[in-house]
Amino acid sequence: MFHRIPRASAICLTAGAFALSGPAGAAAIAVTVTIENLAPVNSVSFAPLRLGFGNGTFDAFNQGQSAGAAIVSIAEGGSASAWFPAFSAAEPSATLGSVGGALTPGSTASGTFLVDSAINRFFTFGTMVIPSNDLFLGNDSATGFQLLDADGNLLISSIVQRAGAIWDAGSEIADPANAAFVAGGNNGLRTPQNGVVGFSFNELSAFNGLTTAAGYGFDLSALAADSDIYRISFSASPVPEPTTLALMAGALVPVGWLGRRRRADSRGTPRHE
Ligand SMILES: [Ca+2]
Ligand SMILES: [Ca+2]
Repeated sequence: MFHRIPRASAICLTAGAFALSGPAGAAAIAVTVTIENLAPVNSVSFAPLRLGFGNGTFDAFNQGQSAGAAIVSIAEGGSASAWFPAFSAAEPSATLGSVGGALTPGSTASGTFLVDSAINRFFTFGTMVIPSNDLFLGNDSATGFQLLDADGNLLISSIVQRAGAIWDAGSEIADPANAAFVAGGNNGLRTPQNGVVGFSFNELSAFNGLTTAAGYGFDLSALAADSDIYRISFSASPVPEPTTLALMAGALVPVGWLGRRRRADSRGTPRHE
């Protein structure tokens, strides 16, 4: 289920550099995003990571305010069906995507995205915490994570989230019968909570001892507010200019070059929380 991009995708990625390169100053960067579920065994899992590389304009939610449709589509369903369109409307040039499927404790997944560091230096993310009705991880500040500088240098090597960083969207009352990732639950049903977005994972207690959709019994006993639960790691490689590509013999050469650069660039950068 979790895999690195297949070779065919890697070739398309390289070819995509032609589209991004062009205007003077544009810097196409291949950013690989790796997610890890660090939570205690049999505790929280996560829906796919929804992410965007943008200019720092799109702000999906605010602490203390009622959750809008964009963040609700992550918090209640994990799908981001309203989050992606809202992001695109605010920032038509942003690079948007997803990583992984249902990420159970100990699991990892990754994906690679082409980012123009001349305009899209900020990283925005959201993922539903499961099982739940409306819990999620995400950045409140649209400019909280500047990932790249104008030259495409990576400024953040990883983002680590603790259980205390789980948001309750305040939009749906906790009820296993209406929850995602609970065996027998119907996530399409909901009872409005009419609250506001705030840090809280208290609603997880409603699911303790229940069987999850992945088949494990949900166990909260080892999860504390200071437990690391999720890590997003980054590596970046500059994409060759079109003229450079034209001099290379065959599409597979730059793919291999990208792989080596990615490994080389992933060393020695500081941890960021
Ligand atoms: Ca905000
Ligand atoms: Ca809630």
